[in-house]
This record gives sequence, structure tokens and C-alpha cells, in this order.
Amino acid sequence: MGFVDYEEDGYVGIMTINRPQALNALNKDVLKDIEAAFDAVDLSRIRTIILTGAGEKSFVAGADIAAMSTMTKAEGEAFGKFGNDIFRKIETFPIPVIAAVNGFALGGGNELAMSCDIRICSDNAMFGQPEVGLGITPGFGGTQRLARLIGVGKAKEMVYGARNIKADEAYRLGLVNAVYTQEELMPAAKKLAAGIAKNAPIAVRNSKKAMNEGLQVDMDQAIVIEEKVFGDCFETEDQKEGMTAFLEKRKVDNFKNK
Ligand code: CO8
Repeated sequence: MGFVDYEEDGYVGIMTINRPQALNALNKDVLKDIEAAFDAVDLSRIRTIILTGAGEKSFVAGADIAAMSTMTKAEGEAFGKFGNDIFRKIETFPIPVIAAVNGFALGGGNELAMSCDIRICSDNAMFGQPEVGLGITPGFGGTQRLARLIGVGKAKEMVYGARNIKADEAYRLGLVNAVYTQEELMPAAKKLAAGIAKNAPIAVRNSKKAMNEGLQVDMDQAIVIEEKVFGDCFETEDQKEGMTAFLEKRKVDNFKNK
């Protein structure tokens, strides 16, 4: 599919952004292909997505600077909205999305990774929001998601200073959950994804929804979101099988996503 390769490994869908000559930088066509890849996922079968970049150097080296260099104010705002809408679609995608960051995750690359549920990376990865060094602000969610993930003081330091950080610092800050060698990264991502995919899919989806939506509202409203999705699980076959298996002291006989 153009700039995004897609394959499946059991219940896991693997998307690889493939524009290595520009370190997988995001122009409009790459963004469109990412959106199309998500739109094409068969949610009746696939339970977790892994998003990575082609090659061993870069996840995504940002939005395409050449394409942005001549934009007007209106075009800049429209391009920001174009990317933001797609990243928001990823953030609210019904099933978990894991970013396997295999190198540079700069500007729009870091913003793309931050739209995913979980980030793991290779030891050569580098993260940052270098936009102010280019005369722009982060524009695909970086002014919003970075502070929510690592805290406002550290986020401001990175954004104002256009300071890139290496994998070990990203791990210390909680921007990534784990760091692997380049060779170990995809096996680790697949293991993580499979560990999610083996659980009751509707319960996993409902957990994502409750955590995402609950973080946007106050605790009184948040806890009601949890009560609703919790209750919904009791209408599923997988809840019956999960609890019956426990009571019968046997393993679950494959959750059905029903
Ligand atoms: N855009 C376009 N092309 C790029 C980008 C990019 N972001 N990054 C790398 N490339 C291209 C290079 O131009 C080069 O192409 P060519 O071979 O034709 O000259 C090729 O990829 C290889 O890159 P380098 O030769 O530079 O490779 P190095 O290993 O020397 O350096 C770096 C790697 C450090 C990653 C370096 O390429 C770099 O600094 N890239 C830019 C990183 C950056 O600043 N990213 C942020 C961009 S701004 C952004 O993402 C804003 C998002 C929100 C937009 C909202 C719009 C309104």
C-alpha cells in the first residue's frame, strides 16, 4: 500500500512506514497511506497493531521539511489539521497500537509515536521535537501529548530547547516502556502484541476506551466511564468463558472476540 507495508502475524497487524530515502519523513501521501492502512484493518480478526519504520536508522524523521518549506499560514494550519486528525484516529483506534521505534523519532515522528498506546525502542533511537529550531511549533500534537506523557517541565525543556534525547533518557522519562537492541526490537514488539492479543479483545478495547476517555475528564465522570465499559463486558461470551475457565481450573479456550 504505497508508503506503508502491512502484514499480519496471527492476531497482530504490523504496519511499516516505508520511505527510507527520506528517513520515512511524513508528507501528505505518507500520511494518507498511514490512514488508509488503519482504515483497512479487519477489526473482527486483528487485536493489536505494531507500527514501525523501514530500515535500521529511522522510525520517522519528522514531517517533510521540503514539503512544508513554502507553506502559507493557511496551508500550515490545514497541514497541521490533516496530520492531527490522522494521529487522533490512531490514538482512539479501537485496539491497542504499539510503536516499535527503530531509530529517529523526531518532530512528527515523535508525535506519531506518542499517538500510539505504548512505545518501545531500539538502543539507537532518538526522540525530540526540533521544530522551534526550524521556526515552527510542534504541529502534530507535540505541544499537547509530550507534557501529558513526561510532565510539563521536561516537555517544555525539550520543546523550547529543541533538545533531542537518546533511548536511555527516553526510558528514564517514561516516554518509552523498554529499550532493546535493533535485532531484539521487532521480536519484543511481537511478544508484547501477542501478550495483549491473547486476552479478551472486548475487555482490552474497553480498557483502552476507559483509560483514554477518563484522562480527559474529572474523576467523578471518569469513574462512570469505567462503570459503563465494565458493565458492558458482562454481555460478552468472553467474560463467561474467562470466568468459567477460572472456576473450572482450566485454561481459557481461546477468546472469541464476542
Ligand atoms: N523531511 C524531509 N526530508 C528529510 C527529513 C525530513 N523531516 N529528515 C531527513 N530527510 C531526508 C534528508 O533531506 C536526506 O535527503 P537527501 O539524501 O535527498 O539529501 C535524507 O532524508 C537522509 O537524511 P540525512 O542525510 O540528513 O541523514 P543524517 O543521518 O545525516 O541525519 C537526521 C539524520 C538527524 C534525522 C537529519 O536528517 C535531520 O535532522 N532531519 C530532520 C529532523 C527534523 O527536524 N524533524 C522535524 C521536522 S518538523 C516536524 O516534524 C513538524 C511536525 C508538525 C508539522 C505540522 C505542520 C503544520
